[in-house]
Amino acid sequence: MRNADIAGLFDALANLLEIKGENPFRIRAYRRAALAIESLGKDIATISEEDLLAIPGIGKDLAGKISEYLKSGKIAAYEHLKQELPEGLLALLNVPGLGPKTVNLLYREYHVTDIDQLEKLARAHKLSKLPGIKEKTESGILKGIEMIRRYASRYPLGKVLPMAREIKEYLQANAPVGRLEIAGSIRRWKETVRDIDIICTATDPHAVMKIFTAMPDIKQVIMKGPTKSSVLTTFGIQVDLRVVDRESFGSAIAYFTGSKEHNIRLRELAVRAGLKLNEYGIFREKDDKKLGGREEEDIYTVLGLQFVPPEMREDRGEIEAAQRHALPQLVEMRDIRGDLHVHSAWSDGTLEIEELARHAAEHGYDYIALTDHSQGLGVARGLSEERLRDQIAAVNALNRRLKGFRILSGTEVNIRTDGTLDFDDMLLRKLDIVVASVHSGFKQSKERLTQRILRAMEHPQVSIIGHISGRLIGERDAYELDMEQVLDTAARTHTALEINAYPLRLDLDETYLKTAREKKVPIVISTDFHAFGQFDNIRYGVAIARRGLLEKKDVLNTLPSSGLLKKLAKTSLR
Ligand code: DGT
Ligand code: CA
Ligand code: ZN
Repeated sequence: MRNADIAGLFDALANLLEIKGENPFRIRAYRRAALAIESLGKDIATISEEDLLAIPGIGKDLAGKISEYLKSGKIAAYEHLKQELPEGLLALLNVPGLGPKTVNLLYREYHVTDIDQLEKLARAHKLSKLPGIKEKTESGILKGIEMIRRYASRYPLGKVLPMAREIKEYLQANAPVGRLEIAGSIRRWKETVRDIDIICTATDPHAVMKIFTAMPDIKQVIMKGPTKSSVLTTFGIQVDLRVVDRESFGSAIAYFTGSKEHNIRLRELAVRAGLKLNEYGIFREKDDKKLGGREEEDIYTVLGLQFVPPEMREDRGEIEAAQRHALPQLVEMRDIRGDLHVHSAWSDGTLEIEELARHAAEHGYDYIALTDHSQGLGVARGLSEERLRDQIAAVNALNRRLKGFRILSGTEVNIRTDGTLDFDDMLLRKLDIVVASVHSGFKQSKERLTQRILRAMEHPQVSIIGHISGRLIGERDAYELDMEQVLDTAARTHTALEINAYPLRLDLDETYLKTAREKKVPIVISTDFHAFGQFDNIRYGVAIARRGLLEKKDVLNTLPSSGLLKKLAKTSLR
């Protein structure tokens, strides 16, 4: 689907217009259209011009731009705007905490066109001399620059995986490839990745490489050879394609999936057993006899190991466990029975409750918890207490009609800055599930934020803490928390912690899962669903759980709804 591309272009257009200081109405029109297109629910290329015009926020002009893009892959207005402004200006927008309005101001006042200039001015406290820029904004900008440098040349998995899949599908459809697999850190579901590694087999490698290096959206061909080619995409990420022999596909996939640390351990084991392991296969040292390599499993079998799933290959003890044939039975996609963090059009989601239920049932789920935002979150159209009461009634009525599927009533209630909740206790008691989350006041001290979350966990009605650290990978760092205390309190109060599977959150992050497991903290995996198709994001959360070695029994939404609700009923446990 090209929806995301078009929405992204409209947003970029709006940014450029805003940097130029153009008409706010036009800017807002582009942003509104971007949102509408993103949450359309069907492929925009399949929609007639007439139906396009029926979408709220899309008039003749924008519909024309959409057709233009679908036909030519470009929007001329955008290309023009880009040429009018210095190139570095756009990169400034990537600095967290720096919006187009401020970029415009800085350009006009100081002629800032790149990040180095920006940093110098911020360090010299020149930014906060300008009207509308506070000292806090200035220090925020410096932090943002620091984060950009830290992530330099690494990208969030959530951005890269869809691109990798698109390339995979493109090659499978257009190039004469045999087996083909994405390898590297993407296959291990690492939360950030440096490049895209793809391995394939082919009888005519030259033909494959010709098509690969001529794919759309490529900025530069870095190298082109019959066994390895590398390109740089317009997004800026490098893609390596390797063509390997059919008999070596398994060992090549194992080698290029890594991690490097895992590979080194495997090679050590091989050497000790009088074997040789490389990307071509596994061989007997004394006479070079090939013992395996066509399938990835061969490598592990010949070494006497249990097969290690890619997510575990980080040399964090998996080799030893595989030697004892005692790897954990990691939680799987099919174990997940329902989603416990779902927004409807009653707050900032795009689907009505009934559509949500149908969509979830088609996804194979037995239940969802409806968790729209609470009254204090105005930007996300949080529900008033009265609206929440109406929603509970609507859910009850709907449940009477639904067969084999259940909607749990719930809320994603704000944890206020003092740790109290944004809804009355009496009302919370009427709900099946209460997800409590921090949505503001990220700049509080570590102590205050920790106390705030501890207080929410002590609340008898709070079942789950949502996206606990508030991070957005590559955009916003986690706020500071005393996680030791948080995990202890979660275990003691039987409050579940969410692994938020929204690709840029992945929060609770994997580094805490080992301790969480040891302390027996209940865990749920949820998507934070807002728009059609997002139930599929659950795979990211499952991957994080698997990287944290969680098993089915460690994840509460692997239970049927009745068992789940029993586990989440804190009051009965105390
Ligand atoms: P990345 O790209 O930084 O996100 O992480 P990876 O793991 O994809 O790293 P990459 O792309 O440099 O290499 C892909 C895999 O190839 C890596 O996981 C293991 C293997 N590999 C690369 N270089 C070496 C090496 O020097 N020794 C060994 N044993 N394996 C290597
Ligand atoms: Ca890689
Ligand atoms: Zn939230």
